[in-house]
Amino acid sequence: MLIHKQSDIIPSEITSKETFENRRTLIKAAGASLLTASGIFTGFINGSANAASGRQKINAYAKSKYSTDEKLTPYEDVTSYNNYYEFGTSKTDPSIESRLFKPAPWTVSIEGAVKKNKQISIEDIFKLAPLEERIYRMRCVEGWSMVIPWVGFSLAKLIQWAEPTANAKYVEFTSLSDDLMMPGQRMRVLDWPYVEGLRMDEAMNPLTLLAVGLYGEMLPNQNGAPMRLVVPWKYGFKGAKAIVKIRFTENMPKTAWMKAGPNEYGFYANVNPTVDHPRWTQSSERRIGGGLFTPRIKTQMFNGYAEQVGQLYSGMDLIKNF
Ligand SMILES: Nc1nc2c(c(=O)[nH]1)N[C@H]1C(S)=C(S)[C@@H](COP(=O)(O)O)O[C@H]1N2
Ligand SMILES: [Mo]
Repeated sequence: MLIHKQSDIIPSEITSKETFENRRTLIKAAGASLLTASGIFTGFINGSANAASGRQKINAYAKSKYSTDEKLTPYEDVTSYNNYYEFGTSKTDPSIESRLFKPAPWTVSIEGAVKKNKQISIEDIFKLAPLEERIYRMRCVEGWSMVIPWVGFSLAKLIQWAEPTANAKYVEFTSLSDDLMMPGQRMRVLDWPYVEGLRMDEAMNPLTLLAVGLYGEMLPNQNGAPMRLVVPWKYGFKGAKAIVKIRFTENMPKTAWMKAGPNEYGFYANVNPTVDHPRWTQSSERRIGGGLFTPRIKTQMFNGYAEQVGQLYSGMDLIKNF
């Protein structure tokens, strides 16, 4: 998603499948000696840690009615083919460079037009609502997609707890700023910290998820530990990772990607096969994990979630509001 010249290729295509598989073997080999901080969650999650892998199960969560029954993207792909520029711009950077990242202790600052204008610890966030597994189709603006079994709860639950005032028209999400733990921030590929935003009604839609896990385990660092946003009808970049601040605003937030490329990455970023990115088509996508010769599939309006969210945009010009 870097700002490319006309001649450039889509970043997801830069790493050939072969190089990707080779690197992945290396990552796997390194995996056994990983140091992670996820063990610290043992105290407040009904889960069990695996010291060798650093992976930690979440035991208690319900299945959600909002899940798709499509074939899941393999865990290996979900956790080693990532976009997370704080840890580098190649797909394999985040899983390698985030190994020493510590997602605890963690507090989230609630700010702006809201009654509970205060800090909340990640432990207290876990107490706001029961966890659910939501299997969502995910579509990156670069043209690839995955099906990911997230664990989390509707952002609406946190918003209800926070009690926004009548002035709150938008919600702004800010990711962690820490160039010691996030080596990619030493490069000015984006105006750090990473900022994203939603309109209030989008944020309140039950599909909008605060994710704390995937595949029944605590969120791996490269996927946005300890807490990230997941908005399945929008392009992946709306899903800010490692959130430290949630601010309720009267005006539309200035997102990191809008600052970087205003003609390419809009505020709405709704998945829309009829509105192409200036430099490539959005009409089809490559499902990750299906193997080398998997044919591209058609991208669906609102990523297939039109029934649930289409009415949020009735009367809006979706070419202007891309
Ligand atoms: N803080 C932060 N959040 C981010 C990004 C990022 O670079 N930094 N990349 C976004 C993009 S472009 C995508 S496609 C998704 C990828 O999420 P995943 O790696 O868990 O699949 O994260 C989004 N959230
Ligand atoms: Mo993306």
